[in-house]
Amino acid sequence: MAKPTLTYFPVRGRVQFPRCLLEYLGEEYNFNEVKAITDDLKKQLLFKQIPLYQEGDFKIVQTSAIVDYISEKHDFRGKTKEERARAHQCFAGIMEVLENCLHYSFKMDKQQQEKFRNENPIKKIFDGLEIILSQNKYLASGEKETYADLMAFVIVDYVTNLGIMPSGDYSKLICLKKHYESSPQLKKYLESRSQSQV
Ligand SMILES: N[C@@H](CCC(=O)N[C@@H](CS)C(=O)NCC(=O)O)C(=O)O
Repeated sequence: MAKPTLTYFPVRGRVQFPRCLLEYLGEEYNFNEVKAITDDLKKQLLFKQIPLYQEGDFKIVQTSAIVDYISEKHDFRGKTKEERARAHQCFAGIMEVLENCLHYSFKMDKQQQEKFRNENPIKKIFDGLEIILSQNKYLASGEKETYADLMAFVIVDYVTNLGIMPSGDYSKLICLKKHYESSPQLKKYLESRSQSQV
């Protein structure tokens, strides 16, 4: 099977989700770092947007579809249809937080950022994730971890890095973050990844 290639800008942004997944699952891949979406690249993009995932002739865009595909390939989506639905529910919430983070970093001036930090729309999603983890070991509530747990790590790490962690008791989410950041599968990637805040 062809080694996959991920194409994205030299920042963490959206690509950190499929990248962490590939790293954690030990699947080798190429990272095609681009500075801009050129006309040539655009021709390969269904919605003219990156990240792009390629595996031979197979190409997909949309971060959530890429994460879904990689998780499916590695049987990391949950055992039952209920677990898969719960994992998807958490991941959809996590993607909402990602949109908040990107908006905060790229679209807001200082005043808007301050308002964002005060109102912190991330809180409602993190509160929900924390509640699940205080009642279950894993976010999909099954016996094994799924991509939802790993994706939760990525978003908690990102939010922390941006300095916009909401106030509250997130001891379970902090514990999950510590667990993944010390995992041998992610260690090399976390040390070598873009040091950019975004
Ligand atoms: N929902 C898409 C959004 C992708 C997206 O907006 N990508 C940005 C880079 S982070 C992009 O390609 N922007 C160029 C454009 O929209 O013209 C995803 O999650 O992959």
